[in-house]
Amino acid sequence: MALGSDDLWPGFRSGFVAVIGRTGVGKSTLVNALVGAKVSITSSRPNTTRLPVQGVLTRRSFQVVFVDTPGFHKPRNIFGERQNASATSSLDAVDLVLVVVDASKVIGPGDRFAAASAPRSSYVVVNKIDRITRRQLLPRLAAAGALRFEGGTGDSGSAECFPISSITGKGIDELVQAIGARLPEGPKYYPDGILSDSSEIFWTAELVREQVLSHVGDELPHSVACRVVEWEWPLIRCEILVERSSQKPIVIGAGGRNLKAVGVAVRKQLPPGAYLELVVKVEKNWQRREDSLSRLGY
Ligand SMILES: Nc1nc2c(ncn2[C@@H]2O[C@H](COP(=O)(O)OP(=O)(O)OP(=O)(O)O)[C@@H](O)[C@H]2O)c(=O)[nH]1
Ligand SMILES: [Mg+2]
Repeated sequence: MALGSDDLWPGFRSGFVAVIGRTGVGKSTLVNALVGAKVSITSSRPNTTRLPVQGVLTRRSFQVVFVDTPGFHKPRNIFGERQNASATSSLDAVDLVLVVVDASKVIGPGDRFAAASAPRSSYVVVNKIDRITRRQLLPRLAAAGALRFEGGTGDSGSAECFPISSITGKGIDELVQAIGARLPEGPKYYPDGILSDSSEIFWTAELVREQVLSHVGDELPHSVACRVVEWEWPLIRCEILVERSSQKPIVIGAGGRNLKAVGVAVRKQLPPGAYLELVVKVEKNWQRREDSLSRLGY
């Protein structure tokens, strides 16, 4: 008997998998690699992911909903505290947790904090193995395997470790198989073809922020926020907020160079015909103001 598109494979498994870890270890790059599509923005700047984003991987016999989370870090203001809290609360009611660490860095307090927030049954994902030699990998795996989990003792073998590279794809298939095997029987949470829970409006603002982060250098990643204020297809107006007027020219660049490059790079990722208007505005100290954070959806 042929299965119709609405029929579930017998014994279909599904579940939610939280992806947590220190900022910059490559959680969002990993989720994109697992899903096989770009569902979360990435950058080399700290605290790129600010709100949990769901990325969906659907196979014939299972569906995984990955929950990409803001990276754990030492908070500098209420916004930082909110991001850490939202990562922690993403751990509620998930079926599995992936604790991601960076193979090219030594295990630090942020990694220990992430592991300590996660259940013992979590997987440890040692990412960025393309950055190290085979000889360096063994001690890194041992250090990752010794992380102490909630209620755990830190004995060796306390959590299963997966060495991977989210950039080259090495180890991703093995990780997907292992995740699939751990899921309980369950429904399809998202229909076929849906890859993420992001709205078009949120996603477009994220694409703009990603490009701003890549064009402004290290000066102000934390100070930038983006929001779409008008969506009258094909016109999309997106505001780029900074915290101080001195930051405006940095975003705009000499002769508008940065803003232009941001617009070109974002438009390439939008449906054809989009007319994207970018406006840089000052919203004083938005990271420290509850009203601004709420308006921005943070
Ligand atoms: N070489 C290498 N670089 C990687 C790999 N995975 C991620 N990166 C890079 O690491 C940087 C951070 O990646 P993200 O995916 O944004 O990291 P994140 O953990 O989501 O960061 P936050 O959202 O700030 O918590 C980016 O420059 C990525 O290109 C990898 O496997 N190998
Ligand atoms: Mg991220």
